[in-house]
Amino acid sequence: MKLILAIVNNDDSNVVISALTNRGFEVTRLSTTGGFLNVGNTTLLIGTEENRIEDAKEILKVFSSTRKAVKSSHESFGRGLRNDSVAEEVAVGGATYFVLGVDEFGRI
Ligand code: 2BA
Repeated sequence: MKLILAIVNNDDSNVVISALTNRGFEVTRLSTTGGFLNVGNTTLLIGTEENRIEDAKEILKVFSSTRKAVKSSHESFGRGLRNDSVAEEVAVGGATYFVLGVDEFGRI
C-alpha cells in the first residue's frame, strides 16, 4: 500500500478528482496554500496499491496544466503595491507529487 500526496491547482482539482475516482481510486481533497505564492491549491491524498501508482501519475499528468503565476515582492505584502515592488513570474504545476509507504491501512 502506498499513499500519494499530490498538489494540484484549484482550477484543475475537480477534473483530476473525477478522473481518479472514475478509474477506481479513492481520494481525499484538502484545501492547502502554497508557501511561496501564498495562494490556495489542492492537496489530494490517494491511498492505492503499488501497482497502480503509474496509472495515478498518468491521470495527474493528463489533467493538471502548467500555468504561469506572478509573485509580487515580500516587501509589498500588507502594504499594497508600491512602485518599487518587483513582480516575479513563475511556472506552476501541473502536479507536484510524493509517494509514501504505508505501514498499515484499515477502517475500524
Ligand atoms: P507554492 O509554494 O506557492 O509555489 C508555487 C510555484 O512557485 C512553484 O510551482 C514553483 O514554480 C515556484 N517556487 C516555489 N518555491 C520557489 C522558490 N523558493 N524559488 C523560486 N520559485 C519557487 P510548483 O513547483 O508547481 O509547486 C506548486 C505547489 O506545490 C507549491 O506552491 C507548493 O504548495 C507545492 N510544492 C511544490 N514543491 C513542494 C515541496 N518540495 N514540498 C512541499 N510542497 C511543495
